[in-house]
Amino acid sequence: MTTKAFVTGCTGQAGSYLIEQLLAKGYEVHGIIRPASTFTDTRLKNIYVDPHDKGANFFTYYGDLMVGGQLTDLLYSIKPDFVYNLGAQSHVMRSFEMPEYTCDVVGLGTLRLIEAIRKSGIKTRMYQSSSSEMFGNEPAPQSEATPFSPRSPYACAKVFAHNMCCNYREGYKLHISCGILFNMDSPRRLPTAVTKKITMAVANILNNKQDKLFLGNLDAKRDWGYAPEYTEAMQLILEHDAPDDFVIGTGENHTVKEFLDVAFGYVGIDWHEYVVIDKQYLRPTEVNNLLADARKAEQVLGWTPKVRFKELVEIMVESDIRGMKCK
Ligand code: G4F
Repeated sequence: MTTKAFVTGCTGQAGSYLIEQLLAKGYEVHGIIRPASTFTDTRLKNIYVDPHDKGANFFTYYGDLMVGGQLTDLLYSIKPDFVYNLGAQSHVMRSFEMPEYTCDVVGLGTLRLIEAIRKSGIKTRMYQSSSSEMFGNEPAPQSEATPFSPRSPYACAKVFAHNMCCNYREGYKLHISCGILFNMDSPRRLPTAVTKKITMAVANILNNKQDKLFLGNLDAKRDWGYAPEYTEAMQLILEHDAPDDFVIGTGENHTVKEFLDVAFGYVGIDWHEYVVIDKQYLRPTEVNNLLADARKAEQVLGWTPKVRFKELVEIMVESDIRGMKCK
């Protein structure tokens, strides 16, 4: 019997890596894509298969976490062994601008999905993408035992979603596990994340296409890791027989300034000549210091990150420079 996975958020950075890895393992993968008037599936272009092809193993459907009934129908007809909930409005700053929408997709969207699992009566395991943002300014390092103290509408919605997952796990005995993921990055990162914004700027500056980089708070510390390793962790979390929660991160953190040092230093230029602080990127409430204590994931799942901070930054800068050369 073929193992089937159902993925929300399949057009995103994590979704695209996860689907590649699942297909490589011989899974049949089903994913929902939000309807839009422009194409949003560029990260999937390497794995797209025509559903008419013999042996097609990747199927997409227009769908949305805002529409519960359709989720129930899809899950009932597909009957996946594994459900990965990666769909979100995941931009923290944007969540201050669009709090209702963010809470609807991130918070209620997760509730719709777990209700769809419950109502459809299928036997499946679900992975929930929880976020280190849920810890807010709780002292570092943060582990599974750290209390949640959200400081953005996005983080509030993630806490709601996380708590609903725990409640359904306990109350309805659904097999739901949550990965509390710290920042994950790669060349496929959204250009609005500070990391990708910086590495793209380096490539643009080298090519005389940009002369200023407008940023907000440079002192915030984040635990940045390599996205394909985090999607592997997601699979280990779901393969673990007992549903549980796991912190996933590198255990090393750096400021945005240090990210600038490595990214600009890689090509021998000084970021101070280009970076301008723009108040529009300062958040009403900021999370200052995120650092993962991922010892449980190492001990229980055998997961450890291999790509460290400097290498990650260099992978991203190198990719953006190469991308510019292709244009
Ligand atoms: O790159 P960021 O926008 O990522 P943030 O807020 O840490 O959230 C990311 O990681 C979370 C996991 O911990 C995910 F749940 C979430 O979905 C997302 O993927 O900002 C990182 C830091 C912040 O402190 C921000 O204030 O960079 C600071 N920053 C400074 N200038 C900026 C900018 N962030 C952005 N996006 N753009 C700037 O110009």
